[in-house]
Amino acid sequence: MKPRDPVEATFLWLGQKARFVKGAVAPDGFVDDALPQVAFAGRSNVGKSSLQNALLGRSGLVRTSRTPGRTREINFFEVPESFWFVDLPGFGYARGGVKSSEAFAKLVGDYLSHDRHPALLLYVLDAEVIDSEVDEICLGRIMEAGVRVQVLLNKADRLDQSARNRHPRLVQERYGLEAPPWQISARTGSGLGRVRSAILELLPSAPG
Ligand SMILES: Nc1nc2c(ncn2[C@@H]2O[C@H](COP(=O)(O)OP(=O)(O)O)[C@@H](O)[C@H]2O)c(=O)[nH]1
Ligand SMILES: [Mg+2]
Repeated sequence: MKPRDPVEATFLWLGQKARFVKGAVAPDGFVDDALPQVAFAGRSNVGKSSLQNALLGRSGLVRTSRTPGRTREINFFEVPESFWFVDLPGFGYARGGVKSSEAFAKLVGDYLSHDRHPALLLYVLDAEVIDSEVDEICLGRIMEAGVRVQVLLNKADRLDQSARNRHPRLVQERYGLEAPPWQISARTGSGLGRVRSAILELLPSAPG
């Protein structure tokens, strides 16, 4: 067996206990306990679900889909006694048209501003798409809500070395971020150690 670093080992161990708990369609369905919530946001198809599975080493925990706009609810996955993963619907591409998009945006807005707003929001971008008005609007709203955000450039495995060197800075400038985004690949696992460490730091009894 391949030797693993302690943070990865912790996540794979925690991941075995992870489970889907509920989907919320309105604020009264939001989870409201003491565990920190890590929310995943971004347009459909950027790899939010794949990332959650990869972090926890659970290929089928969060359903991935090739059809944009399938997720219609805010889905809560519990890692017992540790944290929640909160899978936000991708705003902008709702299948039900404009009305439905607005309903999603409102639901997400309600989630970001409610009492137990996420301890950390991971905003996932496709590393190949460095200029998106939808992302600009969504990131703007999230930052306005005062939530702690880390932007991730997923699918880095699709870039050549030159693009990998250039894109983080371009994305930082395009969306006015304080720091460059972290480049990752849910597919190969590259860059996930940093994301896992950031999540572990949210836990009251963080090891190390
Ligand atoms: N090449 C590559 N493809 C990925 C990566 N992460 C996700 N995908 C693919 O992107 C598609 C959408 O992934 P999904 O997790 O359902 O995206 P979501 O809609 O944001 O939850 C799927 O076909 C995934 O296999 C990655 O890091 N690299
Ligand atoms: Mg998804």
